[in-house]
Amino acid sequence: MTATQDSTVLSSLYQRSVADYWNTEQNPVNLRLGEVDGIYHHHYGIGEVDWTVLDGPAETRDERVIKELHRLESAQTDFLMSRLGPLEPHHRVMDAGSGRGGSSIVANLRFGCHVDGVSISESQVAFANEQARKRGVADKVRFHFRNMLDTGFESGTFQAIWNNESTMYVELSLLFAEHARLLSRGGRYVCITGCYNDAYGLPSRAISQINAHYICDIHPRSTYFKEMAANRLVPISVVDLTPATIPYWELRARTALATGIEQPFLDAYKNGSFQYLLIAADRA
Ligand code: GPP
Ligand code: MG
Repeated sequence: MTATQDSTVLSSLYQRSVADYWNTEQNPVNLRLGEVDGIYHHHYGIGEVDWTVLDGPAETRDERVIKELHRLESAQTDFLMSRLGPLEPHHRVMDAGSGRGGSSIVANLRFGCHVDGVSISESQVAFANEQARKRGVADKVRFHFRNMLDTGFESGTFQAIWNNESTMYVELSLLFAEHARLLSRGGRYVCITGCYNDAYGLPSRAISQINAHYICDIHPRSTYFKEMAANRLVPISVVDLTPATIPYWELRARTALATGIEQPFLDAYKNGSFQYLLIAADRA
């Protein structure tokens, strides 16, 4: 059986394997954090850690750590949202690789805008739509089983688009061509991503381990700017969040929720081969 027989959304066997991963993913580090306030993230955290969460009664330690990791992940979402520009309730925005819907719901709560999230995981789409329904925002926040490289949405209809740690699953030339088509002129594109550092050289061992863990393909930093320039996306800010995300990984590595990928992240960030960046661009 080929991926194309399976569905028109998944256009390769690679995409099928990524969809399989997310259709069955049930990591407590994602689900238990989401249960804190019903906002389910699939990205990492930024900011200083309150290390006192490790002190105090052992029976409630997990609960304190979960809340703290969730606070740091929510801070990452807020930082991305703050770069989307002045959005109004009538605007329409797209979350490319929307996971269980966290960032999309935060965007609607913050701006009141219309949000379309797309994911190639049917389970994630169903989960995210259920979250929107539970919050009573399903009229404005909708999740779709669609491919971010070929969404089928009308050209020029989005005021902003973001990828929150989802660009490493796609070819950037194809992704940015689709984003440029969908954004209105003057619209804003923002991504937060882990990229490898061209100045270090080819991907380090730790980066190869991260790629194997998530079935992704981390791009070099240079490719982001090359493909933005080729697709009318003009960078307006680049923020190196590497120092801000290391504390999150230090805390996560010391908890029962650790998945085993913590040390490669810490190694890669600390040896300079890997960088956690926010890149914002305007559609010219
Ligand atoms: C985290 O999702 C993000 C990815 C899988 C993409 C890879 C990101 C890089 C910066 C390389 P998650 O929250 O589902 O991961 P985990 O289960 O490890 O918390
Ligand atoms: Mg996670």
